[in-house]
Amino acid sequence: RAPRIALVGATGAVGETLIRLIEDRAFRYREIHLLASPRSSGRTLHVDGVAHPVSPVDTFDFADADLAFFSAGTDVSRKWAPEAAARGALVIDNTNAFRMDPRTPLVVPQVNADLLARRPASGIVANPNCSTIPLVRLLRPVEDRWGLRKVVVSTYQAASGRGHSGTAELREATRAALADPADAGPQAEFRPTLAFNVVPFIDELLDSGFTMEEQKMLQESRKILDLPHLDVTTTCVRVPVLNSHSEAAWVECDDSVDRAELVARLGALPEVTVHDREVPGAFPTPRTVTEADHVHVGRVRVSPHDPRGFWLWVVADNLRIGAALNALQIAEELVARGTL
Ligand code: 2RA
Repeated sequence: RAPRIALVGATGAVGETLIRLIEDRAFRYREIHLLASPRSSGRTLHVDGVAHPVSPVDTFDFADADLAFFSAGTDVSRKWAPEAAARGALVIDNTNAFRMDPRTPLVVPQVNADLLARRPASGIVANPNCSTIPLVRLLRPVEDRWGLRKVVVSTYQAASGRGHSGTAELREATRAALADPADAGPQAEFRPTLAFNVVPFIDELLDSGFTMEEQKMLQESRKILDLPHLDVTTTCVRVPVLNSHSEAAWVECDDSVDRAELVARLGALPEVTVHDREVPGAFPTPRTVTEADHVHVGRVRVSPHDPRGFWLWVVADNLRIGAALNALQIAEELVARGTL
């Protein structure tokens, strides 16, 4: 029987994207319950043409759901996801709350879907961070063929990583700066202002000097790829782009890499588009990619000095690939494997 779904965070950017994907991919459900924090509930949203009220999460009985998606922030997940799992729902959590919990699998279906063959001990499957997902999808075949030694990444992350309030603030700050270059505009989400700026700071600062976003990319890549000693080091940067994160990745391998083989292997991955098949040196950008459900790769450069190292330029829709689509593909796998 098709599952009964609870969707916590239905009014947020990821929640709304998930609703569109449920419709577009014809994900089957018996009931759908739209939930949000008390502050964001009270609205009505449509799913498959049917109007549903958005109810407060704290009044919902999760015994009425077989599958619960959470994307309402880490605090909401910490408070309600274990309760949902205890009441019998299988949780797919899009926050940082349980990603490193050993009882919780951290899943990118194109990489480690085998972990979905049974219900996890915690009752929760964690969805990785938006910058980690496209990266590990590309690193898996590289590890298998050439062996990974080290990965150095700079990210160029869009305002939508902070949800609707992030994109609204970028628009407003841009308008303010166009009217008066000295006006920084609102700075609730991004400080200093993101308008006509780049900001090398995402999430909180850790004692190590790295940010939490940078630490997530290291720890999550190790867990998903099952390479606990992999060296992944990152500088995460917010850029004035509305949607889609980009990454410049320098990858060092054990063995020499043949560029043509690398392009062929990456291009053969499911839902990956390599942009230099016809035009070597071609590149994707957040504004120009057309297939939102693909990871886009370009600027593939093997080092002429040491062919064990190469560069990739990567663009992926952070709300879809990096969040809602990955979560829904986890759900599709759980259904296909009979775990749900
Ligand atoms: C960001 N990584 O881009 C976050 C969203 N998960 O801010």
